[in-house]
Amino acid sequence: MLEQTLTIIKPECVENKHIGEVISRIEKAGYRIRGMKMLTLSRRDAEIFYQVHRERPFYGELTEYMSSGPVVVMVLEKENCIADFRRFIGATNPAEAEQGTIRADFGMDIQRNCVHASDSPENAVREIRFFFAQRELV
Ligand code: FUP
Repeated sequence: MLEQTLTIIKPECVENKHIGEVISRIEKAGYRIRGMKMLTLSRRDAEIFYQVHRERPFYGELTEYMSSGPVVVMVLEKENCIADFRRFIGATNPAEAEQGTIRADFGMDIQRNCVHASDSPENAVREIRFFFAQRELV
């Protein structure tokens, strides 16, 4: 099924000038970019975006980190996009991510793991709406 997912190139990845390489890998792997922009999340934005993790011990640090600098957000489209893209980027902890994945190659640690990816169709819809108006999607 043709699906869309939301991905975020996280602050450390932008800071380390890996935007181009990450996007290039994504495009070469067959994902079509349907929306893209660069922005800095406010702390409140990050708290709302990650509200599913609000009870987790790392919520404070995670939302502080995600609002610490610019990010690039994209809507990607492909058959089975949501599950495929999560496999493509690798495990949450870059140290455990399969060789050759984006997180293994560019992630620093479990928090600064280069990219976010939606984990379900419901969350993909919510996350895409969080960042993009209809007119910003092509
Ligand atoms: P993922 O879906 O792979 O991004 O991973 P999770 O939903 O488990 O975690 C969401 C985000 O929380 C991760 F991107 C990184 C962060 N996190 C931490 O900062 N510390 C942890 O111990 C686990 C996750």
